[in-house]
Amino acid sequence: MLSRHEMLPLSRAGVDTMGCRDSLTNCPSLCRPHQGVPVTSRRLSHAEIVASVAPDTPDADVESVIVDPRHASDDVREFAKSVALGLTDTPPWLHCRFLYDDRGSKLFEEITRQPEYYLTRTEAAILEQNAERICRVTGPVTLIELGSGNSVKTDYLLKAYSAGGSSVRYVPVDVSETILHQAKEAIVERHESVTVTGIADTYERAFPLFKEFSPAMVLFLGSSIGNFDQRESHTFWQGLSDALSSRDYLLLGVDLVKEEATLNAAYNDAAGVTEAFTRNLFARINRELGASIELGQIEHVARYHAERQRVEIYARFRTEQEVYLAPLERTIVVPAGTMVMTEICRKYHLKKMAAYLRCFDFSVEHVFTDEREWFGLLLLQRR
Ligand code: AVJ
Repeated sequence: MLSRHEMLPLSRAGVDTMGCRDSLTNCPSLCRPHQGVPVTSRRLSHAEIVASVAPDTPDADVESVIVDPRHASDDVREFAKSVALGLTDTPPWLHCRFLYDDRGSKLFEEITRQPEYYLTRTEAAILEQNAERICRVTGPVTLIELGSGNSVKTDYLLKAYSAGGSSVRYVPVDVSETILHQAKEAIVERHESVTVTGIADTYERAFPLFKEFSPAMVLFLGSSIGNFDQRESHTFWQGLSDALSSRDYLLLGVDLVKEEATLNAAYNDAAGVTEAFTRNLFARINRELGASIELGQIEHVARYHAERQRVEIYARFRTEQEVYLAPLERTIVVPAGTMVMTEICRKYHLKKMAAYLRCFDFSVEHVFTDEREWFGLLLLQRR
């Protein structure tokens, strides 16, 4: 049987590449990645995932697991296709999701420690002060976190929800599997009664599982929502609204509109970590797609545009670069001076955001903020 600190690759419904069709509880040890099966080669059905996460599962040994439904080769092709599409588009862009490979996730963590990057520490302080109150409002819930990263801020919530030894299920969803494993290790060590079920995938692909976790509270922190443009945001909220059950909760962190100088500094730290973060996207294209972009020729450009209420981040090509994409056997020429958009980071007004979310059947239960009103934490309930 599976022990508490085990990691197990699961997957979405359908394809079964290993011919291992037994339910998780009957699954032989060949399914365990550390016993020789690569994490991405084993797919379990939806029912198996449910069996592993349902609170009343007969096998009480099945506890902390990492779910990875992806196929490594699909991922690389998907990445190459997205890069080709973005670089040939007018104006050119790259999808910000690809910023978060293992190295990118590490660099982002380093960004959060920079003095200019106030977002993470401001949000953490709000969470620290209000975690118990949030817990009293929602009562016991499964905590599902989108884009969990290293889950450090979540610690305040885990502490509040597991107070007095209450058992809590924590479901982090993140595209970086490495970071999920690290977070899981740290959490199971710190919190006896917390069970971790990590899902290494995109948010949308994890949505269909959420009904199984109800009553739940989805955590979407760090103003990650700011990365979506209007269309993506609309699709995301509709999808999440559909995925949740009535009376489930949502805890949303949003960065608020403020003085331009403060915003510009946050995305242009003096130590150059944000620049390294932007550059890593091109290093990743080199590493994974076989390109040889000269990284020294990539300049990080980030500025707040008040009229659009967002920081826009670009990679400016100082010289022309030929970008060879091995999976597609294709070369894309990027002229000198090209500005490739890599991220938008939208900033919000609390009242407008609350009104927007009401359109997706979320009601605002509480709004928490800091003294300077730099960051907002909204506690919402699915109606
Ligand atoms: C992780 C999306 C919230 O927008 O502030 C930080 C990403 N990019 N510095 C943000 C980021 C450059 C960050 N989010």
